[in-house]
Formats: sequence, C-alpha cells, structure tokens
Amino acid sequence: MGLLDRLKKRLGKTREAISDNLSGLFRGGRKIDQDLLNELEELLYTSDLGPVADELTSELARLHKRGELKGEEDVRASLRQTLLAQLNAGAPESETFRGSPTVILIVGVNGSGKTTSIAKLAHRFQTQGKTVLLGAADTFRAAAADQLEIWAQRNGVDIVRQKQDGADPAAIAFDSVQAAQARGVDVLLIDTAGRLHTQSNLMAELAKVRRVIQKQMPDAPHETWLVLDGTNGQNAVQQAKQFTAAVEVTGLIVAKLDGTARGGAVFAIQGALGLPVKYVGTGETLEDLEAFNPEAFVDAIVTRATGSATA
Ligand SMILES: Nc1nc2c(ncn2[C@@H]2O[C@H](COP(=O)(O)OP(=O)(O)O)[C@@H](O)[C@H]2O)c(=O)[nH]1
Ligand SMILES: [Mg+2]
Repeated sequence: MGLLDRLKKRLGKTREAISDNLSGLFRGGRKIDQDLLNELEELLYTSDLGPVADELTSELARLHKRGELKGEEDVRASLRQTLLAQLNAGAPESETFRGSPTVILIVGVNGSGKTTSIAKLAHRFQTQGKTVLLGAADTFRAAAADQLEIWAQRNGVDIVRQKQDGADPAAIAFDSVQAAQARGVDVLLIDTAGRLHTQSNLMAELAKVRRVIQKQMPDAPHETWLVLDGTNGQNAVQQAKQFTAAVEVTGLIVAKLDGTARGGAVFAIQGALGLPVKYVGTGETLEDLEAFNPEAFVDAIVTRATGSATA
C-alpha cells in the first residue's frame, strides 16, 4: 500500500471531518451559492483548522466572486492549494544524519507519545540500515525506562538506563552519548521525562540535559524533536510553546493522528510554531510512523474518495 492510501486509511477520522463532509454538502447536485459557502465555512471552522480556516474561506469567497468556483472539484482544488501553502516540508530526512553519532533528543509532555515514537523511529532507522542506541533519560518513573527497554528488545537495539527511580537524567544522557560514541552507532535517541513537580523544573532539567550532552559532544544534540498529542488538536499549541521557549526545538512529531478527527490542527500547529512537522504517528505499532509529506497529508484529507469498486 502506498503512502497516500495508508494515510487515507489511518487518518480516516480527519478525512471524514473534512473530505466526507464536503461530499455531503454537495449531495443531490447542489450548486454553489451563498448558503453553501456558509455551510462550507462552518465545516472548516469545526475541523480544527484554526486560523487557516479564515484563509480557506476568504480564498473560496474570492474565487466565487470571480466566477471561478463552479463545483465541488474547484472547491477541493482551492482547499488543497491553500492548505499546501501552509505546510513547510522541512529538510529531507537524509539531512538528519549529520553526526557520528547523530544525537536526537525527544521532548514533550507525559503521555504525548514520546517513548512510542522513539521505538518507531528506532525501527525506521534500523530498516534504513542504521545502528541505533536508546538513552532512557526519563527517570521520573522506573516504568518509563522499562517501557523503553521492552521496545528496545523488540527492536533488538541496546539501551542505556539506570535501574532506580529518580536517577539524574542528565547523567544518563551523558552516559548514553559516551556509549554511542564508544560503540560507533549511527543514531542515539534520548527519551526524556515530560512531568515534574513544576513546569519550571521540567524546563530547567531539559536545559541541563542539553548542556551535559554538549559537554560530551559539542555539536549535539543534532535534533530536538517535540512530540505532540494529535488528539489535543489546536490545544497542543500552547503546550508546545512552553517547550520551544525552554529548549531549541528543531522539529515536531505529531502522534496519535489515527485516533482523532482533529488532524486539521497540524496546519495551525505548524503555523503557530514555525517548525517543520518531521513525522506523524498513525497507530500503536512500530510501523505506524510516517515521514511527513505535505502533499500526501493534504491529499489524504481533502481529495474525494474515489472508491475502488465502480460497477
Ligand atoms: N493510537 C495511537 N496511540 C499512540 C500513538 N503514539 C503513542 N500512542 C499511545 O499513547 C500512549 C502514551 O504513549 P507513550 O509513548 O508512553 O507517551 P510518553 O509518556 O510521551 O512517552 C500509549 O498508550 C501509546 O500506545 C499513535 O500514533 N497512535
Ligand atoms: Mg515515555
């Protein structure tokens, strides 16, 4: 199955909210008039597209005025074009791997999908022929390192961890960078905690983890990816801003897009943070991670269902 088909399937709820509802508006061969445009506007505003809904709506109104909006396909084409213009493809994945090892720090609130995303990334990078090491710097609960270790075993990768609760995350980050260098692995993925007593503690801890990594390897971390829970829709933006204020985030992973109709929020999230979406999480297995592809993402949620059976 190609990327577009996988996304259509996995993003089914968001696709329903946008594409299927759009088909619904045109059912019975309705013509485009002000009533229909109003309903369309409502559909866009309720799809968690945020400020992007404004742009989509005014572009549709502009085309309508000029007589260039003849039917459903024109509407879809306009949505597609305006949505695509919102997305920043970012650097190609191959440019991620510029260190030896390439150190990738994964941050985000508790429960957002960090550990699962790390497991998926490890799997993905291994499939590309890279050697991977995991660093379990979420020491807030021992269970967090246990969870990472289970994934590590499933992937057949090594993990650097400590057994007791409350170990110093910066120390583990440091050890894992040293180990990754000594073993000559290609990629080190470092998991971090997303919950401390206060937000300022968390941010201070992340800053310290970063400093300590740099002490061992001055150009690391090469990437710091913020994992956001896609089911939060646009609410993820506020949370994300706390992280981007504290650590230098280089990219986003939007997890759990399979479980939500709020996937349209990806546009608002990217717009508000000005950071590229690197990957999207589309399920709970190791394969359920896609490198973010703007065209495929937009097509998966706005193109008309073609249906394989025609007769
Ligand atoms: N459906 C779905 N569930 C996910 C996805 N990513 C993570 N999860 C689930 O979200 C929950 C929290 O994930 P976890 O990786 O432990 O979050 P962490 O606390 O940030 O490390 C777990 O139950 C995961 O299985 C995803 O892309 N799709
Ligand atoms: Mg975790």
